[in-house]
Amino acid sequence: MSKTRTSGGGMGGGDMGGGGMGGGGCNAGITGNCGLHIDAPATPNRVTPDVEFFLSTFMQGSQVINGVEVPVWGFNMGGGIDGMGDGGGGGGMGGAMPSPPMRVRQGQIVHTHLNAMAMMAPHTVHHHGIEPDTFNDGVGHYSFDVLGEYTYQWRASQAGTYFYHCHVNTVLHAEMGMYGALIIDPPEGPGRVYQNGPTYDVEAIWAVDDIDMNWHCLPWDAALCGGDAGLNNFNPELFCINGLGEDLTETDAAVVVNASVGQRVLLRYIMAGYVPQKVKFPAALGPIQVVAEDGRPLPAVQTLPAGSEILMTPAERYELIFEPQTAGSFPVEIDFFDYRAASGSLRKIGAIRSRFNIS
Ligand SMILES: [Cu+2]
Repeated sequence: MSKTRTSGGGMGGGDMGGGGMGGGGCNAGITGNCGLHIDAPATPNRVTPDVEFFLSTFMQGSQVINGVEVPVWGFNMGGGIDGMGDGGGGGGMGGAMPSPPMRVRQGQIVHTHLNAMAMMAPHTVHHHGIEPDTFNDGVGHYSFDVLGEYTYQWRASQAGTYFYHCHVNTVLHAEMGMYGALIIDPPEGPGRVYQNGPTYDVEAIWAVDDIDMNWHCLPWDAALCGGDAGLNNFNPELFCINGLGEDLTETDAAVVVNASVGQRVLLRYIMAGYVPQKVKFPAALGPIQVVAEDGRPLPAVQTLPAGSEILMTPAERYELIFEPQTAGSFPVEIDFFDYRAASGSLRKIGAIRSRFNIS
């Protein structure tokens, strides 16, 4: 594998920093790329894919979350057949977090085309929980960071709930919003969680995140060249589900679950935050069937009593099935805790709610 190690200005040479191009005046240009391996090679052993996604990076987005304007970065998803990925959202400028979902079917060969040109800052796409070869894993430490274009080739080998995210200065880029849901349906298609597995009638996908505004005006390479950018100090004051703040999560159809008595409801929960989350499900929803975790079926479905709480840690995914027998509007409360508290002494720092409306 050819690897190009650059330091200092790197490809694209020159200082694109300075901010001032919108997005809350945040500086997102190249100021250094210590330790990165910047490259944009051809995809080895490239074959014709079954499905393709065209992602382009943006670094000057802005999103109002619960009344607060938050600078965000992410991936826009576009069409296009030239591999450039039109961006769909204005190439490099605006966009929303989280990034658009990818959905494929087990057995498919997938091409994820990345166009990382915005602000001349390198990024990658890591399909978390997927196991491609090193070249296509999107982990720069083991392969390369993309400035330009690269096509990730991977196979969807196991149905389940995953997510994708950038793996450059990961803790910062993921915090900024460079992630999206990745769902692999079984060969039968949507309606089953995995091959020959449990069925569902209604599906909800929640990516639950926490935001520390102090991180959101950092440059893309904060602390990559050393120094202390405060990335060991995370104090979120905003919380969101699918990018929506608490002013919307109990009413917006992108989050609220609407189902009828007797239907089987699948909740795909993606823990997209950094501090522990405890999810409190109301007893009225009935027993909770845990059918899969982290993109893998459990050996046997585990049933938790009605009213159970589940403690989530970063990057976990849970597939939960409910069969509510009672009509009504039931709140689901997610509490957030300081990550520094000693085990067993969780200190609550915030909360967000959504609802299951059962008719
Ligand atoms: Cu990135």
